[in-house]
Formats: sequence, structure tokens, C-alpha cells
Amino acid sequence: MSGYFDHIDPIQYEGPESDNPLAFKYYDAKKKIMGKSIEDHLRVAVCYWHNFCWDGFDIFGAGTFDRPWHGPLNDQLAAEAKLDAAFDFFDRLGQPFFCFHDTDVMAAANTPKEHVENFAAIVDKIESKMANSKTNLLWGTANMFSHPRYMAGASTNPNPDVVEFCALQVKHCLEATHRLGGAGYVLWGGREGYDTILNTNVGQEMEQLGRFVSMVVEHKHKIGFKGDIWIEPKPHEPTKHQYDRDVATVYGFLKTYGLEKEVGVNIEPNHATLAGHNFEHEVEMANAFGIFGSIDFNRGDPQNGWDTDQFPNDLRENTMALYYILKGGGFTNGGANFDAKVRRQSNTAEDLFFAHIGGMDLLARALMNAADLIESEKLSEFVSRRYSGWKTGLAAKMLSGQTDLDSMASAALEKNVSPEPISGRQEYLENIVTQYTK
Ligand code: XUL
Ligand code: CO
Repeated sequence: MSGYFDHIDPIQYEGPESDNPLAFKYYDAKKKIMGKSIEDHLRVAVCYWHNFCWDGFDIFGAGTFDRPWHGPLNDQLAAEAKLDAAFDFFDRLGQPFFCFHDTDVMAAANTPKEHVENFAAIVDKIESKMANSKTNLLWGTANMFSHPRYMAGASTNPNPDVVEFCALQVKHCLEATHRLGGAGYVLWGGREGYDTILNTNVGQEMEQLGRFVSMVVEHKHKIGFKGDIWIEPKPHEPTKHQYDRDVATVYGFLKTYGLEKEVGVNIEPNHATLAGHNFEHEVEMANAFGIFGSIDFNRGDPQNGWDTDQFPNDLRENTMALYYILKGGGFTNGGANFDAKVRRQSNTAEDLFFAHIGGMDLLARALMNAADLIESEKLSEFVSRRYSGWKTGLAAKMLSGQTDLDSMASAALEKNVSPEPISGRQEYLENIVTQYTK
């Protein structure tokens, strides 16, 4: 046990009047919203990588965090010390889930054999930790972007030997996720893209990616994993062009390889921003395609164009996102993973708690706002009235494929009037959102 968090008592709900920075003001885990507790709606997860692996380094300077479990070696002992610290943090914060990459949790490995052995050794330890903790696994994932072998891609690498290494990592990580009772498994294609077209065969790489994801799905069924598989879209960073650009691109990819019923998406707001979309657009696209899965909550910085992975703090933006999440039926296997990190100057144990308490309070408020908006039916009534013309007549026939261009054209001629423009009422609707953002 590191003792690093010993001075911090388990975080309690104290209500909006509390001045205690180490208490929840809105995240009242058991409070019922639309018939379900806040905890069950949000399914909050703490991520392993930003909190327990990163030591605060940036490209200009060394680590600033000085966590006792960060030593010179990343061996089994170090991995176990990190695991102790992580579960100590989870137990004090009291969130229901965590997420990890294989390489976050295990001792460093170079060869395939070492990888399998080191990963298996820590999965045993994670299993015993989980047996004595209330924290469950939301999802696991294989890190196929940090090691230099993945410089030119993971499953889209020109070198098939690299793809075999990917198969090894994903097989073992998927099996461990299954064994640890994970609700999902994520594939983020950080290196699945390219830096210059001059050395790249895009068609070949897409075929590799399509077949690789299909093999992952086949393996999921082979081992009886009942959780979901989610691709996490991102347009660029680290590569210039990433194949999983946004939700719509991922859907096109899934359709092409017949995977749209098997694989969903893990949406990250700042990845949406980088793709030129807003958060709720990506959620609603996923709802429309039937592939909504999970969220990596965070935010970017409006003044710079990279993936700053900051904790969310914009109530209106998250009210909108939660509205569309609830409208689509809410999370099933997915949840609210904070793929977010404290700033490098926030270098104490308290800062890790402030960040997560703030994020959880924000999401609880956004959830309550979104539920009020849903229950008021103000937005949904407006939208359904706007499209009500499609329920009957020739319009309904068009949607069911029972009419053609000739009949539609004749109908227009018969009426012989140019349709009057109808207000879209954007400002009126925005005012409703303002009224419910509280
Ligand atoms: C990178 C990112 C990843 C994935 C998991 O931008 O979001 O941490 O969530 O590999
Ligand atoms: Co992410």
C-alpha cells in the first residue's frame, strides 16, 4: 500500500450547500432520476493511464507528479504497487468502474512471450483486488500505439509480423477483460492511419483493418464474451489521417465489413471537436445508426487544436450530450469513462480527487437537467411536430419505397403551390436549453 491517499477520507455526498472541496455536491449516487439511480445512469469509470501511469511529463519537461509507485523500473513489483494505489484511489472515490490498457497495468515486456507472462501475472492480481473492492471493469483495451513497433500502424502496419503482435495483444486483453467481467472492449486506432500518402496503400490498409476487427469479433464469440466491442473514433493525432475519423466514418467502415450489428462506438468529446463536430452531434449520429456504446468524457481547449484531455466542466455542453444519450435510451453496457488528466501543475493527491469529483458532479447535474428536458418534452414535441408530415400519404409511401419520382413530381404539379418556408425556431429552442441548464 503506497499510503499516498491515506490523508483523504472516502468521498461523501454532502449536497450543493457544502463548502467541502472533497465532497460531492450533486453526485448523489443512489438518487433516482427517471426511475434509475445516478450511479446506474452514468456508470462512471476512472481510467488507469492518465491517473496512475502518466508522471506529468510533457515534450518540454520531465514528470512533475512524484507518485511513490513510479520507480525507475516498470517490473512486476512496480506494477503491483501501481495496482495497490489505483484500487486505494477507487475505493476512496467510490465510482463503480475503471478502465485500462494492457500495458498500463503490466510490467514492461519486449518479446511476445514476456508480454503474455507479464500480463497474465498482473491479471491474477487485478482479479484478487476486484474480489475485495466494489469497483468493476467497464472496459479493457490493448495499447497498440506506444511501442516503437507500432510506428507505422497496428493492424494496418505494412509488416504482417507487427499485425501478429497485435493479434497476440488483443487476444490476451480481450480474454482478460472477459475474465474480469468487463462490460466492453475498446479498439482505439491511434496508429491506424497514415502520415504521408507517398508511402501508403490505403486500400490495402483498410482491408487489413476490416479483417482484423472481424477477427476480434469472431474471437469474442469464440470465448463467449457477452460484452460489447467499441471503436473509438478520432480524426488525427497521432497520425495525420486516421481511418476511424468520426462516428459516420466508422459506421461506413462497419457496413463495408458487415460489422454494424457487432461493433459500436466509444465517443470522446474532444475527438469530436477535433473532427469539426460537436459532442451531441456524434452521440446523435451513433443513435441514428444504432451503434451508440460508451463515452470517454473530457474536453479540449477552445484555443488550441490538440487533444488536451481535460476534465469536463461545461454544463451546457454536457446537458446537451446527456439529453441525446438519454433520448437514445442511455447507457447499457457503456458508461462515463473520464479519459481526462489533471494539468501537470496539479501535482498532488488532492488534485486527482478534485478532478474526478468535479467531473462526477458536473455529469450528475447534466443528467438531472437532461432528464428534466426529456420529461418536459419541449424539444421532442417540437421535433416530432416538425416531421409529422412524414407519417401519412405520399410522404409515408416514399419512405416505405412505395412511390417513385414520377408520382412525387405529379403530386407537386397537382398542388401547384410553392411550399411556404417554416421557421426552424433555433433561438426559441436554444432558450429552452438555457432555461434547463441549471
Ligand atoms: C487517445 C484516447 C485513448 C483511448 C484508449 O486519444 O482517447 O486513451 O481512449 O486507447
Ligand atoms: Co479515449
